[in-house]
Amino acid sequence: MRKTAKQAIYLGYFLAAYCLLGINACAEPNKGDEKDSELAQAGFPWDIPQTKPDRPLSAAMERLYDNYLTPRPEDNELFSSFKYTRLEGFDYRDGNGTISRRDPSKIIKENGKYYVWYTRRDTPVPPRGAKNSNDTIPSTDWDLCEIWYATSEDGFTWEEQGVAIPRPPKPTVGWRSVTTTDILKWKGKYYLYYQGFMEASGTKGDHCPVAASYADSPDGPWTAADKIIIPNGEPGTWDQYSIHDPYPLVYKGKIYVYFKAAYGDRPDYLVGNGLAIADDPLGPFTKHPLNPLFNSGHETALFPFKEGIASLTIRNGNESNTIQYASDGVNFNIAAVTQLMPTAAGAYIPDAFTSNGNGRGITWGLHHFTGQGKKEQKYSILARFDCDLSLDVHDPGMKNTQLWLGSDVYFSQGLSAKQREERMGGNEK
Ligand code: AAL
Repeated sequence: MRKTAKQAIYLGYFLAAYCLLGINACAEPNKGDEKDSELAQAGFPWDIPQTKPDRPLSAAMERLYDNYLTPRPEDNELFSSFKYTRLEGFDYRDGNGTISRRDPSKIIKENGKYYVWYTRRDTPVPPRGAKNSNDTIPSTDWDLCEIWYATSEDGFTWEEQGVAIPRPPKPTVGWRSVTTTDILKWKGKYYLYYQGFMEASGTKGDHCPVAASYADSPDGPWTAADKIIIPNGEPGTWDQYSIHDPYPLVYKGKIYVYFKAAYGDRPDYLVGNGLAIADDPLGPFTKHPLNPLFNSGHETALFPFKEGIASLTIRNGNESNTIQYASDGVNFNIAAVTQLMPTAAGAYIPDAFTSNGNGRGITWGLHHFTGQGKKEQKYSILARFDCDLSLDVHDPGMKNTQLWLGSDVYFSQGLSAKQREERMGGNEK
């Protein structure tokens, strides 16, 4: 048979098939299309479905059901607003800037008392920058510091007990400053992890590794492990210079130390949090291959929640002001968006070390306010925050998505003179 005749026959078959299908599509609309059009005409229900409805959804409504525990934040166990209280018991020398307390640890309860550890600076003058610093003049608020601790019967009034970790002699890690500590209780012993500076912060950047000390009692005495516990990363890697905010939890039977590192140096930097895991509190620690685990979050503040880990992701980064959750303790997603979060939070986490796969959450802790005092007398203070991120509490007063902030709060964030000049009538870009 000639080629052209064959082609004509095949073309005829194709055209016939095409028309049959086409007619079918015209005659009997696809059931799916019909349903979509009916639903779309029906409009989204007034009584918001508590579970994802079977209907076409916009990206935002897909996210509402995929990302968040409940459609309304007021019902979301991982949403909370925050309330703040001044603490009693800490003296700040009338705010002259020579004493500062900041970066509190998690809180533990032992011997019927709450315990907290924190960075304490006690210097003859307030910080003067790296160029003007020396053996007694601090470069930053966390330079020339020791780690002290305090106890409390009620979480509101605290009694400063004294130094836990003094600065060790040169060249031991942390000889310049020991700061930003957190506590682990493991097999009846206590471990403090902290940043160990070997130069004034700001000399090259905020550069330090993590060191640790251990004790048989939360009241010490503490013995330094006298080695770097979590080393900086390889040259050129994200954590090559800074391993900050070491934050130990016990999860899946191992010691999970979350930490912060900063890509680049202040002020043009971004922060991210990573994870190092060990079977023994003094290591060796293995950094997680997926590090960095967070794309935002200046200080680390995490807690066991259900079978996973939740995080207060507070400052810096596209996902600041969020509460995040990872059912595996590694892959975090945004679980809630909130505001006025507690900076450098150290929560009271009764199950921080139980590793029972049933984390109950948190309701209070300590945190810090930096930049207190007059221009040349800057220091930080500890304060208390309260929230409802607990599976065992339902406090509607902590589920406020529309905080009323007085106009003075907004006016306190005013235009700079330069901005006002640029925006004066007719000058705006
Ligand atoms: C804090 C923490 C670390 C930094 C500095 C003191 O918020 O991130 O401890 O080094 O700032």
